[in-house]
Amino acid sequence: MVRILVTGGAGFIGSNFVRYFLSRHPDGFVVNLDKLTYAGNLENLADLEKDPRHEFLQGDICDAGLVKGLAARVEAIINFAAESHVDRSILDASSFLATNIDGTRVLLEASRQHKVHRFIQISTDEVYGSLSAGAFHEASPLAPSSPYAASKAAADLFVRAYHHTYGVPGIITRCTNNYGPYQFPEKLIPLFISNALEHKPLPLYGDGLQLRDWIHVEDHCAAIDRVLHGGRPGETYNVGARNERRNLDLARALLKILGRPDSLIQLVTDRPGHDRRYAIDPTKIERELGWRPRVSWEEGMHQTVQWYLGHRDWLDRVRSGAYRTYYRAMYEERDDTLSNLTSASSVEPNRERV
Ligand code: NAD
Ligand code: TDX
Repeated sequence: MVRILVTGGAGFIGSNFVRYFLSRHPDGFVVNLDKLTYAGNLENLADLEKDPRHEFLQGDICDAGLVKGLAARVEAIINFAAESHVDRSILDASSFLATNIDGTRVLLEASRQHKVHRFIQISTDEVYGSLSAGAFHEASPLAPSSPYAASKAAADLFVRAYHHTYGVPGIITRCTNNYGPYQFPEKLIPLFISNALEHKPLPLYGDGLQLRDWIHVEDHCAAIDRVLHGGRPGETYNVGARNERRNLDLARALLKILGRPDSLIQLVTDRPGHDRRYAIDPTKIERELGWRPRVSWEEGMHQTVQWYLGHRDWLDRVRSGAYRTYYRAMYEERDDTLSNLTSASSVEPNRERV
């Protein structure tokens, strides 16, 4: 599969994937369809601007006419396009329903009509919900908690239904939390790096003891490439690095790399409905497709911090305009600070109001 349509390829994972795919497949060709919402950024693709194997189009995956025309030109579609931030979905879920659910349906319909050879849906571990012990596998029931997760679960069900009903060769990948270059600074790691660089507080939700399984974006891209070339239609593949970290420990590790004090960590009111722990079992993709994560946590974190340090201009531009309004509403205008961690020796956060 060399001619592919990537949607959402100006976002964090999509732009990393386009770069990964073209570097691994010299005869590859990518049509990149992206609406350029607040999260889409052509700067993420600047190094590919002159590559004749990459064609960028600004447009909406909900635009059926546009999508049908593009599907006719490719062998496979990989759908990264989404509203991807849980906190925004809690403020207003409408765009999540339009893009994540109906946009996926429009892409599936075009895949059906043009008999596209593969349709890869980039999904998330969040569709399974939270669990206190063990790990979810591909057959675990879907139990999404946030409006974002519910919209992604609905999209997964459409992929399943289009495979079952029309034989669309859909495959779902469900990945854990990604980190790495070009991530928009509304997500935990880039938000904390950019705040720490400016000596601003790091707003940690609740007690900060939630667990996430972190994977470097390049490992996720490698997994998607394996699935594109070797995955079985109708199947789902969990993608994770078995790398669980507590948010508090992650914040401390970042501050250590950046040489900033733990006192920058500030506990704030929890995210409503906050999932305590995500964990998935990636054995299936490891066994069937021989995929393994390659980037260690320590190396990945150092590389990522270095990338943000080397891209201060990118960060400044991304954080201007609408981002400032979002940040103010989300963090600065909330009178909910619980406490400050004063030293690295604090064992656990203290929840007394300051
Ligand atoms: P992102 O928010 O950085 O990028 C999303 C991209 O989609 C942006 O470029 C945006 O402009 C584009 N887009 C949004 N609505 C669109 C529309 N209607 N039509 C066309 N383009 C549109 O997101 P990300 O973190 O790169 O996530 C990519 C995908 O991976 C998403 O589907 C997300 O659910 C999934 N995922 C993300 C993570 C993670 O940790 N970030 C983990 C698992 C799965
Ligand atoms: O300011 C913050 N403070 C904080 O404590 C932010 C933004 C987050 N958090 C916590 C919430 C989570 O426990 O950090 C953890 C990670 O938060 P996010 O970066 O918002 O990611 P999460 O909600 O886990 O969802 C991510 O992983 C699954 C992606 O955003 C999703 O797109 C993906 O599907």
